[in-house]
Parts: sequence; C-alpha cells; structure tokens
Amino acid sequence: MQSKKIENALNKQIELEGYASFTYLAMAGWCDNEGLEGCAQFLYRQADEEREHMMKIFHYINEVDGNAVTPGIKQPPTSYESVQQLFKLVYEHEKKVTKSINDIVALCYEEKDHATLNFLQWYVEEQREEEALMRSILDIMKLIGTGPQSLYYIDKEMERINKEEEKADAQN
Ligand code: OFO
Repeated sequence: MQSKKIENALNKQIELEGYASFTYLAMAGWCDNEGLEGCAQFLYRQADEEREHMMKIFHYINEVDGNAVTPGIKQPPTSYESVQQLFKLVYEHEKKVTKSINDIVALCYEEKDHATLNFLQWYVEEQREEEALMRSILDIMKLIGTGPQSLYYIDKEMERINKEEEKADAQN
C-alpha cells in the first residue's frame, strides 16, 4: 500500500506521459504532411513508447492497491514553425518529464517507499537515454544547418536513427 502523496504524484506522471504521447502523435502527423517521413516514423514510434510508459504506471498503481486515474489530455499543438523547432520542443518536454520523475524519486525517499523507488529506476534510465538521443538529433540538425536540401538530409538522418532504434528494440 503506498501513500496518497505517491499515488497522486504517479497519477500526475500518467498525465505527463499521456500528454507526451499525444504531442508526439501530433508532431508525427505534422511531419507526415510536410513530407518528412523519417521524422514522422520516429515520432510515431515515440508516441507509442510514451503510451507504454503511461500504461506501465497505470498498472503499477493498481497493482499496489491504489487507483490509477485515466487522464484528461489537453489538445497538443498541431502545427510547428520548423522541424528544428519541433525537436527543440521534444527535448524540452523530455527534460520536464525527467524533472518530474526525479521529484517522485525524491518523494519516495521521504515516504520510505522502496517498492516505488525500485519501480522508477527504469524511468530514470529511460529518461537519461531519451535526453541523450534528443540532444544528438539536435546536434545533427545544427550540423546540417538550414541551407537548400537541409530537410532532405535531416530526414535521411532520421531514417538512419530509426533503423538503429529498431535494431536496439529487437535486441531488448
Ligand atoms: Fe516517457 O517520457 Fe519520454 O521517454
């Protein structure tokens, strides 16, 4: 049985992960419409992953005899200035998610909730990986710049990243 404080914090995390899923879905749709298929594919996969993150917490809360709350997700933006701006927003959102996970970890220490602390270790590692991945994408975009055909090269790079991610997923 976990404290109400932890349960509430985890329910807020469900909302954050759900919002990330919907945001990345909206971003994927925008990329699709812009002809950026590699970027779209990457974001569709991220959207699915975020839903999995949300569901993992949902099941965990119920498993420890709490009440998982289905979140009301607000409509994410559906248009973006550029693909560079879009990925900057992804990185900012991931940093927000990391902060939130770290806050719940700190709360677990306060509440002496070792089970949830243990459960959250997977998220701590996932966030480290996600932030590193988003930073590397932003670095690649910076190197390519915004000259003619830059979108073509960015999308090719995203296709390469998608293949690497698929390979890594298959190994796990
Ligand atoms: Fe689940 O927030 Fe990104 O990874």
